[in-house]
Amino acid sequence: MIYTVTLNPAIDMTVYIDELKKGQVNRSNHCLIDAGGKGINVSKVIKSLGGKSIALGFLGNDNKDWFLKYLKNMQIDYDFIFVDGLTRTNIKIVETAQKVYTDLNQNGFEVKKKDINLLFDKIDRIAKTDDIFVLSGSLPPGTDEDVYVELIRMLKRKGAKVIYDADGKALESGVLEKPDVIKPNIHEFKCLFDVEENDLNSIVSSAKKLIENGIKKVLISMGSKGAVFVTENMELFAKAAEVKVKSTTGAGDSMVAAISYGLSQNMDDVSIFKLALACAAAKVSKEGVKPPEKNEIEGFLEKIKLERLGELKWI
Ligand code: TA6
Repeated sequence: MIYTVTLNPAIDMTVYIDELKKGQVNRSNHCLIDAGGKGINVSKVIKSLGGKSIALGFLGNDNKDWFLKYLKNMQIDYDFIFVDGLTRTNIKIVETAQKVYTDLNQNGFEVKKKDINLLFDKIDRIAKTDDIFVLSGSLPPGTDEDVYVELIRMLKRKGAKVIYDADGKALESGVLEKPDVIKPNIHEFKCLFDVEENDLNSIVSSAKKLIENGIKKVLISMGSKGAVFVTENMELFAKAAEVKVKSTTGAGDSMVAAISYGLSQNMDDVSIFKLALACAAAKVSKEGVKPPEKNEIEGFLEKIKLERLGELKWI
């Protein structure tokens, strides 16, 4: 089974406006509201791919009904720990004239020690060998990166596979616990290694150091510049697919969904990477944080061209 763990979900409000005029009253002509947060977005795209997952994590008690109704409508199973307070609302401002995407992410509800213990007990009870756990997103107040470190340790002890998508200190301390897969974007990767964005060789050689230290797959997303996938077996690069971007929010989560779904289907590295790029392209062609449909993903799949680095040939 695939489990997505979102410690800090969000209600994502995507506001479309021609141009944001600071310090003035702006009237948006279009707004979308979606249940979000990284793990939740992963579960949404796994559903689109025809897979199944269970969404775990914390959820604010005071506005849970709307959120749970949204997941029920999408037939996404969940098993949250409900905490005091509201689940945060994150604002995504899309300025259509200049194609500028601005995120305003809130901190989120305060999580108490008792809530963290409840979550650990639940995961300790359900996690089994070969389950796939996706740990992704920011940490709410009351938690620190040790929560992710402890979770990765517990899941590895139970023989589960861990896909880890975090940033900053949480990423730095989490990679030392050897999660099976990490999916940093290039900015997050640069917190780990001093690399230049256009220097593929240094990005690949740095990623290979993580592989030598026990991580099995490293996918580094670089937005419109494409992505790099380094595994125990190969190093791949791909340009991003040509796509009319409607919203970049959730593109990385879509790649994580492809990786977790691909692992659950025992897909090979080339197929997983192609699927990840197709999911990201299909996602950014959608408004708000809406997941792409399977046929939209398949539409991009045939357009994805990979290069096996060091062999200078497209596959
Ligand atoms: O990646 C998109 C997204 O998951 C949005 O749903 C938005 O809520 C945000 O990222 C949350 O990210 P954060 O790092 O704040 O947990």
